[in-house]
Amino acid sequence: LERAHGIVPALLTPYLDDGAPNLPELGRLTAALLERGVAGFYVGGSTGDGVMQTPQERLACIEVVVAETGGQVPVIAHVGTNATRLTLDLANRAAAAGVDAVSAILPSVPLTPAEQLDYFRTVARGCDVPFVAYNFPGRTGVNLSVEFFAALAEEPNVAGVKFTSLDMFGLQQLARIGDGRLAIWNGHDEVALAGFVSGACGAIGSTFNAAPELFIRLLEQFRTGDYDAARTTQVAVSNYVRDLVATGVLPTLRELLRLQGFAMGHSRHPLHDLDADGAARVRTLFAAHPE
Ligand code: NAY
Repeated sequence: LERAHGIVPALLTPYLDDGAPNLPELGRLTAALLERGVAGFYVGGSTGDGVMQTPQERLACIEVVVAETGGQVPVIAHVGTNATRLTLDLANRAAAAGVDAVSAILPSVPLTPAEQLDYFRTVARGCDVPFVAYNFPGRTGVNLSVEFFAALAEEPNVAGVKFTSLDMFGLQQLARIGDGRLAIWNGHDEVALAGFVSGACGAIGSTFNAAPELFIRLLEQFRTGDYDAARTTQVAVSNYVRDLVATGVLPTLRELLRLQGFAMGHSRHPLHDLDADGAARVRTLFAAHPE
């Protein structure tokens, strides 16, 4: 999984007119991003609509990405559901399909800290591939503590954390648990450089689907100690994410990928596409964009 220490797109899912995942197009998107130099793929996350898909659809998307990458870079499958048993079932199917790791967000039901820890532990113990815990307080409403992750790190099969939070102090502390025992992927793309400085091994994010080079360059500049250049690139990153957020990250990325030649289809309901004004605004805004 160390090969995934780098820039890892959380893939969007293209859809056909009838609403089913467009698997060949997902394969094309995967191949194109591979060509553009990404270090791995995160399939079925919030960005990929995982929790809005049936288990069969989720598995079909995972299989396509595994087949398309052919082992060139690791594939991490998000298999989180609202029930341990369902998550474990999907985790084991994903492992059988050849993923390098599985990942899960907390269930969207109120849980005590003991239940949260038990959930992650049970999933990690119950599957044969490494487990990456998905920490996304903005979505779950749960701020998992450093002590929580220190306890989770005692589980041998827990490889790391996808850290989707702006709390860089928290990221620093997680990265230092057990002398770097956990790999931490930064999850809010707008603070990528701060994440790297704080100890992240890379980043998993939605916005890399449309502009992977920008973030690959940023990480390279950070790794080689070219901090002035990295700061300049981070300004471009901030502006890019600001413009995506202005019209909504996911529908805007879908539109940008359309402009890059991918048949993205419509957003999966209840998500909406951009309206005509929004799409026109995206075309104008990003026409001038270097990426
Ligand atoms: C996933 O698909 O699970 C993710 O990687 C989510 C990461 C994204 N977070 C959200 C809230 O969508 O890429 C980020 C995010 O879109 C970006 O930082 C802009 O806020």
